[in-house]
Amino acid sequence: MNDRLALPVGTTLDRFIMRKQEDFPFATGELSQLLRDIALAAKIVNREINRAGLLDVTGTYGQQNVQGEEQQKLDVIANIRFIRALRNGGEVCAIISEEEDEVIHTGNTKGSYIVAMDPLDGSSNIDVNVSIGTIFSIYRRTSDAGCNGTLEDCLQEGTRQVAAGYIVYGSSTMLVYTTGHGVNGFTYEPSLGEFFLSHPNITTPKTGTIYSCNEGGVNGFPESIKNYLSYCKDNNYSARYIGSLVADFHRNLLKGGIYIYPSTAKAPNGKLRLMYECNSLAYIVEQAGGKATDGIRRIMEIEPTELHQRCPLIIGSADMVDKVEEFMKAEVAV
Ligand code: AHM
Ligand code: MG
Repeated sequence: MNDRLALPVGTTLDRFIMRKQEDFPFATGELSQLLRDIALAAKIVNREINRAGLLDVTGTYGQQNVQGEEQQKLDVIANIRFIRALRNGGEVCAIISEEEDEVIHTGNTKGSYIVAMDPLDGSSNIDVNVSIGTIFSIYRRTSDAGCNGTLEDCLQEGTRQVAAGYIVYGSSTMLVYTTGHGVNGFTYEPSLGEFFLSHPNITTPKTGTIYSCNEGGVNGFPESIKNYLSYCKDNNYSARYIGSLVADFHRNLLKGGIYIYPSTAKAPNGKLRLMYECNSLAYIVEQAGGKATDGIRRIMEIEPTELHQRCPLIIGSADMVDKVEEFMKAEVAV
Protein backbone atom coordinates (compact mmCIF):
# COMPACT_ATOMS: atom_id res chain seq x y z
CA MET A 1 0.00 0.00 0.00
CA ASN A 2 1.15 3.55 -0.69
CA ASP A 3 2.82 4.83 2.52
CA ARG A 4 0.95 8.11 2.38
CA LEU A 5 -2.37 6.29 2.56
CA ALA A 6 -1.28 4.67 5.79
CA LEU A 7 -0.85 8.06 7.48
CA PRO A 8 -3.53 9.12 9.98
CA VAL A 9 -5.89 11.81 8.74
CA GLY A 10 -4.39 14.34 11.16
CA THR A 11 -5.62 17.05 13.47
CA THR A 12 -8.63 19.03 12.36
CA LEU A 13 -8.83 22.77 13.04
CA ASP A 14 -11.76 22.16 15.41
CA ARG A 15 -9.83 19.66 17.49
CA PHE A 16 -6.76 21.88 17.50
CA ILE A 17 -8.76 24.88 18.75
CA MET A 18 -10.35 22.70 21.43
CA ARG A 19 -6.97 21.38 22.61
CA LYS A 20 -5.56 24.89 22.77
CA GLN A 21 -8.51 26.02 24.87
CA GLU A 22 -7.75 23.28 27.38
CA ASP A 23 -4.38 25.02 27.98
CA PHE A 24 -6.31 27.92 29.55
CA PRO A 25 -8.37 26.59 32.46
CA PHE A 26 -10.49 29.74 32.79
CA ALA A 27 -11.19 30.22 29.11
CA THR A 28 -14.90 30.51 28.43
CA GLY A 29 -14.71 29.03 24.96
CA GLU A 30 -15.96 32.21 23.29
CA LEU A 31 -12.75 32.86 21.36
CA SER A 32 -12.62 29.22 20.28
CA GLN A 33 -16.16 29.48 18.98
CA LEU A 34 -15.33 32.72 17.20
CA LEU A 35 -12.39 31.08 15.42
CA ARG A 36 -14.69 28.28 14.36
CA ASP A 37 -17.20 30.83 13.00
CA ILE A 38 -14.43 32.37 10.91
CA ALA A 39 -13.41 28.94 9.60
CA LEU A 40 -17.01 28.24 8.62
CA ALA A 41 -17.28 31.53 6.72
CA ALA A 42 -13.95 30.73 5.04
CA LYS A 43 -15.35 27.43 3.75
CA ILE A 44 -18.39 29.18 2.34
CA VAL A 45 -16.31 31.89 0.68
CA ASN A 46 -13.96 29.25 -0.66
CA ARG A 47 -16.93 27.57 -2.32
CA GLU A 48 -18.04 30.86 -3.88
CA ILE A 49 -14.55 31.57 -5.18
CA ASN A 50 -14.25 28.13 -6.74
CA ARG A 51 -17.32 28.69 -8.86
CA ALA A 52 -16.63 32.33 -9.66
CA GLY A 53 -15.94 31.62 -13.33
CA LEU A 54 -19.23 29.78 -13.71
CA LEU A 55 -21.16 32.59 -12.08
CA ASP A 56 -19.87 35.05 -14.63
CA VAL A 57 -20.44 32.79 -17.61
CA THR A 58 -23.91 31.47 -16.89
CA GLY A 59 -25.37 34.16 -14.73
CA THR A 60 -28.03 31.64 -13.74
CA TYR A 61 -26.70 30.41 -10.42
CA GLY A 62 -28.98 30.97 -7.45
CA GLN A 63 -31.95 32.16 -9.44
CA GLN A 64 -34.08 31.34 -6.40
CA ASN A 65 -32.05 33.65 -4.21
CA VAL A 66 -34.37 36.57 -3.61
CA GLN A 67 -31.51 38.77 -2.49
CA GLY A 68 -29.72 38.29 -5.80
CA GLU A 69 -26.38 38.09 -3.99
CA GLU A 70 -24.88 35.83 -6.63
CA GLN A 71 -24.86 38.69 -9.07
CA GLN A 72 -22.72 40.71 -6.71
CA LYS A 73 -19.00 40.96 -6.86
CA LEU A 74 -17.10 38.37 -4.87
CA ASP A 75 -15.63 40.83 -2.40
CA VAL A 76 -19.12 42.01 -1.52
CA ILE A 77 -20.32 38.42 -1.21
CA ALA A 78 -17.37 37.56 1.06
CA ASN A 79 -18.19 40.58 3.22
CA ILE A 80 -21.78 39.43 3.60
CA ARG A 81 -20.78 35.82 4.38
CA PHE A 82 -18.30 36.78 7.10
CA ILE A 83 -20.65 39.29 8.71
CA ARG A 84 -23.44 36.75 8.73
CA ALA A 85 -21.25 34.04 10.30
CA LEU A 86 -19.99 36.43 12.98
CA ARG A 87 -23.45 37.76 13.70
CA ASN A 88 -24.90 34.25 14.02
CA GLY A 89 -22.02 33.13 16.23
CA GLY A 90 -22.86 35.63 18.97
CA GLU A 91 -19.35 36.28 20.35
CA VAL A 92 -18.75 39.49 18.39
CA CYS A 93 -20.41 42.78 19.34
CA ALA A 94 -18.96 44.85 16.49
CA ILE A 95 -17.22 44.32 13.17
CA ILE A 96 -15.17 46.71 11.07
CA SER A 97 -14.60 45.79 7.46
CA GLU A 98 -12.68 47.22 4.53
CA GLU A 99 -15.97 46.95 2.63
CA GLU A 100 -17.98 49.07 5.08
CA ASP A 101 -17.77 52.78 5.88
CA GLU A 102 -18.90 52.49 9.48
CA VAL A 103 -18.80 50.12 12.44
CA ILE A 104 -21.24 47.22 12.01
CA HIS A 105 -23.18 46.46 15.18
CA THR A 106 -24.06 42.79 15.28
CA GLY A 107 -26.81 43.12 17.87
CA ASN A 108 -24.88 40.73 20.15
CA THR A 109 -24.46 43.26 22.90
CA LYS A 110 -23.11 40.61 25.29
CA GLY A 111 -20.37 39.59 22.84
CA SER A 112 -16.86 40.21 24.17
CA TYR A 113 -15.03 40.55 20.87
CA ILE A 114 -14.43 42.93 17.98
CA VAL A 115 -13.40 41.68 14.54
CA ALA A 116 -11.54 43.79 11.96
CA MET A 117 -11.38 42.23 8.52
CA ASP A 118 -10.61 42.54 4.88
CA PRO A 119 -13.08 39.92 3.65
CA LEU A 120 -11.48 39.47 0.23
CA ASP A 121 -8.13 41.07 -0.39
CA GLY A 122 -6.43 41.32 -3.76
CA SER A 123 -9.38 42.77 -5.66
CA SER A 124 -7.48 43.08 -8.94
CA ASN A 125 -6.91 39.31 -8.93
CA ILE A 126 -10.45 38.22 -8.10
CA ASP A 127 -11.70 37.84 -11.66
CA VAL A 128 -8.58 36.29 -13.16
CA ASN A 129 -8.13 33.11 -11.16
CA VAL A 130 -5.14 34.28 -9.15
CA SER A 131 -4.74 33.70 -5.39
CA ILE A 132 -6.69 36.03 -3.10
CA GLY A 133 -7.24 36.08 0.65
CA THR A 134 -9.18 37.06 3.75
CA ILE A 135 -7.43 38.88 6.61
CA PHE A 136 -8.77 39.23 10.16
CA SER A 137 -7.87 40.58 13.59
CA ILE A 138 -9.68 39.90 16.84
CA TYR A 139 -9.73 42.31 19.79
CA ARG A 140 -11.44 42.12 23.17
CA ARG A 141 -13.90 44.97 23.70
CA THR A 142 -12.90 47.58 26.26
CA SER A 143 -16.42 48.90 26.88
CA ASP A 144 -18.76 47.10 29.24
CA ALA A 145 -20.84 44.29 27.83
CA GLY A 146 -24.55 44.91 27.48
CA CYS A 147 -24.44 47.61 24.82
CA ASN A 148 -23.14 48.01 21.28
CA GLY A 149 -19.40 47.96 20.68
CA THR A 150 -17.99 51.49 20.38
CA LEU A 151 -15.62 53.17 17.94
CA GLU A 152 -12.99 53.12 20.71
CA ASP A 153 -13.43 49.34 21.00
CA CYS A 154 -12.65 49.11 17.29
CA LEU A 155 -9.70 51.49 17.21
CA GLN A 156 -7.26 49.57 19.38
CA GLU A 157 -3.53 49.29 18.79
CA GLY A 158 -2.28 46.16 17.07
CA THR A 159 -0.50 45.10 20.25
CA ARG A 160 -3.94 44.49 21.76
CA GLN A 161 -4.97 41.83 19.26
CA VAL A 162 -5.94 38.57 20.93
CA ALA A 163 -5.83 36.66 17.67
CA ALA A 164 -5.16 37.30 14.01
CA GLY A 165 -5.10 35.26 10.86
CA TYR A 166 -5.65 34.97 7.18
CA ILE A 167 -7.09 32.56 4.66
CA VAL A 168 -5.32 32.20 1.34
CA TYR A 169 -7.47 30.85 -1.48
CA GLY A 170 -4.72 29.50 -3.70
CA SER A 171 -3.62 26.23 -5.26
CA SER A 172 -5.05 24.93 -2.02
CA THR A 173 -6.94 26.90 0.59
CA MET A 174 -5.15 27.51 3.87
CA LEU A 175 -6.06 29.15 7.14
CA VAL A 176 -3.15 30.50 9.19
CA TYR A 177 -3.66 32.04 12.61
CA THR A 178 -2.08 33.01 15.89
CA THR A 179 -3.44 33.64 19.36
CA GLY A 180 -0.07 34.86 20.56
CA HIS A 181 1.44 31.41 21.10
CA GLY A 182 3.06 30.81 17.74
CA VAL A 183 1.58 30.47 14.29
CA ASN A 184 -0.16 27.42 12.88
CA GLY A 185 -1.40 26.69 9.37
CA PHE A 186 -4.28 24.46 8.27
CA THR A 187 -4.98 23.20 4.78
CA TYR A 188 -8.53 22.70 3.57
CA GLU A 189 -9.51 19.25 2.37
CA PRO A 190 -12.58 19.99 0.22
CA SER A 191 -13.80 16.40 -0.04
CA LEU A 192 -14.04 16.20 3.76
CA GLY A 193 -14.99 19.85 4.30
CA GLU A 194 -12.34 20.23 7.01
CA PHE A 195 -9.18 22.23 7.65
CA PHE A 196 -6.29 19.99 8.79
CA LEU A 197 -3.15 21.05 10.62
CA SER A 198 -0.50 20.99 7.90
CA HIS A 199 1.98 23.66 9.04
CA PRO A 200 2.48 23.46 12.83
CA ASN A 201 4.56 26.13 14.58
CA ILE A 202 5.46 28.19 11.55
CA THR A 203 8.67 30.17 11.91
CA THR A 204 9.85 32.49 9.18
CA PRO A 205 13.50 32.38 8.04
CA LYS A 206 15.63 35.12 9.60
CA THR A 207 16.59 36.29 6.15
CA GLY A 208 15.68 35.51 2.55
CA THR A 209 16.25 36.38 -1.07
CA ILE A 210 12.74 37.29 -2.24
CA TYR A 211 11.45 40.84 -2.41
CA SER A 212 7.85 41.72 -3.24
CA CYS A 213 7.03 45.23 -4.32
CA ASN A 214 5.16 46.91 -7.16
CA GLU A 215 8.19 48.45 -8.83
CA GLY A 216 6.00 50.06 -11.46
CA GLY A 217 5.59 52.90 -9.00
CA VAL A 218 9.29 53.21 -8.20
CA ASN A 219 9.59 56.78 -9.47
CA GLY A 220 7.30 57.89 -6.66
CA PHE A 221 9.07 55.89 -3.90
CA PRO A 222 11.25 57.44 -1.18
CA GLU A 223 15.00 57.40 -2.02
CA SER A 224 15.66 54.87 0.75
CA ILE A 225 13.28 52.32 -0.81
CA LYS A 226 14.77 52.92 -4.26
CA ASN A 227 18.19 52.28 -2.72
CA TYR A 228 17.01 49.12 -1.01
CA LEU A 229 15.55 47.82 -4.27
CA SER A 230 18.92 48.45 -5.96
CA TYR A 231 20.56 46.55 -3.10
CA CYS A 232 18.19 43.61 -3.78
CA LYS A 233 19.23 43.59 -7.43
CA ASP A 234 22.93 43.95 -6.60
CA ASN A 235 22.51 40.83 -4.48
CA ASN A 236 20.59 38.91 -7.15
CA TYR A 237 17.44 38.58 -5.07
CA SER A 238 14.29 37.27 -6.76
CA ALA A 239 11.43 39.67 -7.45
CA ARG A 240 8.05 38.03 -6.76
CA TYR A 241 4.89 40.14 -6.73
CA ILE A 242 1.44 38.65 -7.14
CA GLY A 243 -0.41 41.80 -6.15
CA SER A 244 -2.39 39.85 -3.56
CA LEU A 245 -1.00 40.76 -0.18
CA VAL A 246 -2.02 37.51 1.52
CA ALA A 247 -0.44 35.36 -1.19
CA ASP A 248 2.76 37.42 -1.32
CA PHE A 249 2.95 37.45 2.47
CA HIS A 250 2.27 33.72 2.79
CA ARG A 251 5.01 32.78 0.33
CA ASN A 252 7.53 35.06 2.03
CA LEU A 253 6.54 33.79 5.49
CA LEU A 254 7.33 30.23 4.49
CA LYS A 255 10.35 30.85 2.27
CA GLY A 256 11.89 34.00 3.74
CA GLY A 257 11.49 37.37 2.06
CA ILE A 258 10.18 40.88 2.35
CA TYR A 259 7.00 42.62 1.18
CA ILE A 260 7.11 46.38 0.73
CA TYR A 261 4.25 48.79 0.06
CA PRO A 262 5.88 52.16 0.76
CA SER A 263 4.55 55.65 0.80
CA THR A 264 4.41 56.91 -2.77
CA ALA A 265 4.13 60.31 -4.39
CA LYS A 266 0.45 59.55 -5.12
CA ALA A 267 -0.28 57.87 -1.77
CA PRO A 268 1.90 59.43 0.95
CA ASN A 269 0.51 57.03 3.56
CA GLY A 270 0.81 53.99 1.33
CA LYS A 271 -2.16 51.99 0.15
CA LEU A 272 -2.73 49.31 2.76
CA ARG A 273 -5.05 49.68 5.73
CA LEU A 274 -3.74 49.53 9.26
CA MET A 275 -6.82 47.94 10.81
CA TYR A 276 -7.75 45.41 8.12
CA GLU A 277 -4.45 44.33 6.61
CA CYS A 278 -1.31 45.55 8.34
CA ASN A 279 -1.94 44.81 12.03
CA SER A 280 -3.06 41.25 11.48
CA LEU A 281 -0.10 40.30 9.31
CA ALA A 282 2.26 42.16 11.65
CA TYR A 283 1.06 40.04 14.58
CA ILE A 284 1.50 36.86 12.59
CA VAL A 285 4.95 37.73 11.28
CA GLU A 286 6.18 38.70 14.74
CA GLN A 287 4.83 35.48 16.20
CA ALA A 288 6.76 33.65 13.47
CA GLY A 289 9.99 35.53 14.29
CA GLY A 290 9.79 38.27 11.63
CA LYS A 291 9.16 42.00 11.75
CA ALA A 292 6.73 44.63 10.47
CA THR A 293 7.29 48.37 10.33
CA ASP A 294 6.14 51.46 8.48
CA GLY A 295 9.82 52.42 8.25
CA ILE A 296 9.81 54.32 11.52
CA ARG A 297 7.37 52.62 13.84
CA ARG A 298 6.55 49.03 14.67
CA ILE A 299 3.22 48.49 12.88
CA MET A 300 1.49 47.10 15.98
CA GLU A 301 2.34 50.25 17.97
CA ILE A 302 0.79 52.72 15.54
CA GLU A 303 -2.10 54.45 17.24
CA PRO A 304 -5.21 54.14 15.09
CA THR A 305 -7.21 57.33 14.71
CA GLU A 306 -9.68 56.31 12.01
CA LEU A 307 -11.16 53.09 10.71
CA HIS A 308 -9.76 53.20 7.20
CA GLN A 309 -6.35 54.60 8.12
CA ARG A 310 -3.54 53.69 5.74
CA CYS A 311 0.13 53.13 6.46
CA PRO A 312 3.25 52.08 4.59
CA LEU A 313 4.08 48.40 5.18
CA ILE A 314 7.49 46.75 5.25
CA ILE A 315 7.07 43.20 6.50
CA GLY A 316 8.89 39.91 6.47
CA SER A 317 12.17 38.28 7.52
CA ALA A 318 13.74 40.16 10.43
CA ASP A 319 17.14 40.81 8.86
CA MET A 320 15.60 42.09 5.64
CA VAL A 321 13.28 44.50 7.48
CA ASP A 322 16.26 45.71 9.53
CA LYS A 323 18.13 46.37 6.31
CA VAL A 324 15.31 48.54 4.94
CA GLU A 325 15.26 50.48 8.21
CA GLU A 326 19.00 51.05 7.87
CA PHE A 327 18.43 52.57 4.43
CA MET A 328 15.62 54.70 5.81
CA LYS A 329 17.74 55.99 8.69
CA ALA A 330 20.50 56.82 6.24
CA GLU A 331 18.02 58.86 4.18
CA VAL A 332 16.88 60.82 7.22
CA ALA A 333 20.49 61.46 8.25
CA VAL A 334 21.40 63.02 4.88
P1 AHM B 1 -7.43 45.76 -1.98
O1 AHM B 1 -7.70 45.66 -0.51
O2 AHM B 1 -8.25 46.80 -2.67
O3 AHM B 1 -7.49 44.42 -2.64
O4 AHM B 1 -5.92 46.32 -2.11
C1 AHM B 1 -4.90 45.64 -1.45
C2 AHM B 1 -3.99 44.99 -2.47
C3 AHM B 1 -3.01 44.01 -1.87
O5 AHM B 1 -3.53 42.71 -1.83
C4 AHM B 1 -1.87 44.10 -2.83
O6 AHM B 1 -0.66 43.72 -2.25
C5 AHM B 1 -1.89 45.53 -3.25
O7 AHM B 1 -3.21 45.99 -3.05
C6 AHM B 1 -1.55 45.72 -4.68
O8 AHM B 1 -1.57 47.06 -4.99
P2 AHM B 1 -0.89 47.61 -6.33
O9 AHM B 1 -1.76 47.17 -7.45
O10 AHM B 1 -0.84 49.08 -6.14
O11 AHM B 1 0.48 46.99 -6.39
MG1 MG C 1 -7.37 44.73 0.99
